[in-house]
Amino acid sequence: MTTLFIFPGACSFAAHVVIHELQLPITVERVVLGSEDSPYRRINPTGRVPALLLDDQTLLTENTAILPFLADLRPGTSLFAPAGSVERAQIQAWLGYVATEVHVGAFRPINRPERYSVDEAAFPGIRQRALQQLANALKPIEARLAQSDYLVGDRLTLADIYLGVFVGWSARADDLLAEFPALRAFLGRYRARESVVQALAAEGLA
Ligand SMILES: N[C@@H](CCC(=O)N[C@@H](CS)C(=O)NCC(=O)O)C(=O)O
Repeated sequence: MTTLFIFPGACSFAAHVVIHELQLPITVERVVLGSEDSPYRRINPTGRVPALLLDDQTLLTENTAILPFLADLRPGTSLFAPAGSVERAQIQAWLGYVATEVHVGAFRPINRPERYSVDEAAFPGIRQRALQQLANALKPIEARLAQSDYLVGDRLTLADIYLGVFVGWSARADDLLAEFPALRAFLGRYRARESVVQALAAEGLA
C-alpha cells in the first residue's frame, strides 16, 4: 500500500487534498517533525514531509514531484493536463514558483530564522525582510487571481491546491492578506472545497 507521510497543516497538506480530490487509495500517516531520532528518519533521512512511499518501497519526495505523480495516477484528471501541453507546463511553472519563491524563499526564513543566522538578535530582522519577500512573491499571484478564479485555465488544478497551503499560512502572517483581496477570496473558495474540508478534518484541523 502506498503511504503519504504528512504533518498537520504543513506543506504536505496539498498532497493530502489531492488524495481526497481524486479518491486515491493511499494511506496517510502523520509523523513527528524536527526530531533527530524519529523512526521516520529511517524512511526519509531528511525528516521532511511530504514523502510518498510506494508499494515497491521507492521513496518520492518534493511537492513538485509528488503532486504531479499523484495526479498522473488518474490519467485525464482536470487537476493536471496532458504531457506536452502548454497548460501542463504552466501548472508546473506555478508549482515551481510556489515551492521556491513562496515556500522556501519567504516562509522558510519567516518560520526558521535560525537556519539563516546563528545570532538570535538577527531573527526579527530576518523575519521582517522575509515578510517583504513574501509580499513581493504574492504580487504576481494576486494579479492573476484578480483576473481569474484559478491560476491556470478555468478550473482547479494542482497549482491552486498547492498555493492554498501558503495562502492559508499567509492569513496568519501579520494580517498580510489585507493587501491581497483576490488571495483572500481565493482562500475562502479553497476552504469551502469538499476535498480541503475532508483533508482538514483528517488532519485534526477542522
Ligand atoms: N522542498 C520540500 C520542502 C519540504 C519541507 O520543508 N517540509 C517541511 C514542512 S512544510 C518540513 O518537513 N519541515 C521539517 C524540517 O525542516 O525539519 C518540498 O516542497 O516538498
